[in-house]
Amino acid sequence: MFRLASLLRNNSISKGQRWLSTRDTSNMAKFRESLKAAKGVAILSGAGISAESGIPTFRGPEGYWRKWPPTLLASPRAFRDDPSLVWEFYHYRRELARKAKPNPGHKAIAHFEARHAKSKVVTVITQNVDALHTRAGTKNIVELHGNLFKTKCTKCGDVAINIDSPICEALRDRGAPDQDFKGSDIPIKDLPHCKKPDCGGLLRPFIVWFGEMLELSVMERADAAMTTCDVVLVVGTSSLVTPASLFAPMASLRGAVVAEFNIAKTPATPDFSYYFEGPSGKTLPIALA
Ligand code: BJW
Ligand code: ZN
Repeated sequence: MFRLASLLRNNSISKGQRWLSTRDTSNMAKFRESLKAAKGVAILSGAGISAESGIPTFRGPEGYWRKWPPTLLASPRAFRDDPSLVWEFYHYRRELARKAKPNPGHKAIAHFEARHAKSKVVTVITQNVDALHTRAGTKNIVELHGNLFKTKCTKCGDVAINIDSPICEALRDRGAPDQDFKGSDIPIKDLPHCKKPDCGGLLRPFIVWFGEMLELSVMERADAAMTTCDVVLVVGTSSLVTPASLFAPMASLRGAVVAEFNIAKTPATPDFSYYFEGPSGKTLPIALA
């Protein structure tokens, strides 16, 4: 308890701002008791956890790329209509994620998993595609919506890791996010293509777009963690996109302790046991210390 008190003191007034109110402080102590007793811990993360690493979230004006909301470009239809534009968008996102660094929120989760490797099953279920949890050291991870550094062949279905920068010559120095920037109209033949012998199909980002099903094996792993854990942390997600938005409310219904970490309340907040307001890079290190 003394360690928590000192952590709270050090973190509650940082750069002149309080991260936890007095009520939050007492809730945090209770939440940490549940966490201590838990055998299974699931951590569901969304774009908000990477905001402090400089990666924009999806909803809201800062999420726009050129004149489009990212959710419009993240669709099979957009890729069919304009693969060059969609590849420019993902090239930009790959380069941004590559330069970004895991922040104290990602690191607190990775340290927690490592510290409790023998006593708890900790599963990180992320909607993010930026690979920052893995780069922070998280081992047991379920990537619900794919990964920016993987591609899928539209012809043979091959999924491959691809960390090339740029992913192809035609995308070098492309993808500028400025409003007034025109698309580069890169011919399809110059976009990334499959290197499998006898294939050569057009590659797409290995990302789950709107209207696409999540992979069955991924859903099974997420389901296993969510239905067996005692405690859930819901971090930096607007809880608007299904099926991920259903996981934590369902865990809460079966009796798991669920705590939300967000800078703003979400439609799911009333379903949960705790709400800790503030940037997750500040609140998670307190919760998981
Ligand atoms: C902080 C913070 C800080 C900020 N600290 N917090 C009608 C037509 C077609 C489909 C549907 C439809 N109606 C429903 C659907 C289903 C659809 C869906 O849910 N749509 C909703 C929008 C209504 N879902 C799907 O299509 C999924 N597939 C599916 O359900 O298959 C079956 C099916 C098929 C067809 C019809 C119906 C069912 C697939 C979903 C794939 C999601 N893909 C994306 C883009 C790809 C990734 C990419 O390119 O990067 O994934 S969308 C986008 O949203 C991205 C995210 O992973 C996902 C969730 O967003 P997230 O992470 O919550 O981010 P934000 O920006 O929304 O919120 C950030 C939060 O952080 C906020 O709360 C901030 O306050 C907070 N925050 N800074 C803590 N420092
Ligand atoms: Zn192929």
